[in-house]
Amino acid sequence: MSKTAGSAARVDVLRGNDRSAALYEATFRRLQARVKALPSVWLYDERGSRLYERITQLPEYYLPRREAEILRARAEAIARRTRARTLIELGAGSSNNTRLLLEALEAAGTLESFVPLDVSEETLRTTANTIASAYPGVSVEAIVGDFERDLETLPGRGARLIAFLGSTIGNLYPDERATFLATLSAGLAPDDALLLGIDLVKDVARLQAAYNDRGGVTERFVRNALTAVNRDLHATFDQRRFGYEARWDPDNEWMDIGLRAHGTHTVSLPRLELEVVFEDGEPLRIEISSKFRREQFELEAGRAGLRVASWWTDRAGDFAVALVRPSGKETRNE
Ligand code: AVJ
Repeated sequence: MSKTAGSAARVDVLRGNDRSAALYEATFRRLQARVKALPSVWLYDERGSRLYERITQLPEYYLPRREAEILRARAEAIARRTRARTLIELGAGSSNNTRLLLEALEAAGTLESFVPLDVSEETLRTTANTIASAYPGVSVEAIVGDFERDLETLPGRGARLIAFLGSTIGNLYPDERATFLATLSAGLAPDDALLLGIDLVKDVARLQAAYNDRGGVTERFVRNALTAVNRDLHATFDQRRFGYEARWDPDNEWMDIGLRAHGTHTVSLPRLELEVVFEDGEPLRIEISSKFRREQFELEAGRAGLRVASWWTDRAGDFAVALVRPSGKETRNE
């Protein structure tokens, strides 16, 4: 299905029904796992995407500013080295930091098209139209889709640069991350490249603060997943029976973000024909946010048939941007 928006941007909606069926099925499965969880996609409806934009402005939430610092310093080198004609962005959201790449690629004179992909259709339409009017020379072809399911069919003429910013890769579980990298890798031509934003392991107090802001914006963002499930699945999650909790898990090196039941109670999800019993104090995970170390990431990339061509950090060493290539295929001088 293809719809043309008012401006120059095109927006394609990929397999909308399949996507909700898969989400409902994953919801059904994860609510019955040993550690109960909801797929984090529930966070990114229209309201959730807006709340996430507010998170990116919080003083405690250092990630986007660190990433911007790196991109400002390196975007020109990235443009020179990739000579990308197509910039694809997975989980684009508002594409804020991506503008630094668009700027540099346009200045280098190679960029023809920008392909933002996101699950949130409204956010994506706004982003696509904003970018299309800011860069009249670039054709914007947005895709409403899921970055875990729609990787095989990524469009665009080479050389392509596929950006996955904001450390969104940290929301995937290790096995999902391995599949994600392998699937991307399999679809890359020798002159394509990936650009990944990667949050790094650091002082625990700063990590905890980033997900426990004083204004409670992150809590509202996380609770919105329950609101979304109640709306779409006619579920009976009661916000008052859950408390917000985001804590560092030192064994897995991820932030474990979610809710904890206050009092034993049952939640119904009639559309899934499911009743879920929560014990007092039982956690309901909404998302994980993994933090990385360079060596470990390079190892994982290697297993997926990728090599880290460059690894740049901000001055404080909080965050990294990695330029990643298909391995074993030599490219121009780097
Ligand atoms: C969108 C994945 C980058 O994990 O830091 C922010 C989501 N959750 N605050 C992250 C999020 C709570 C965010 N990413």
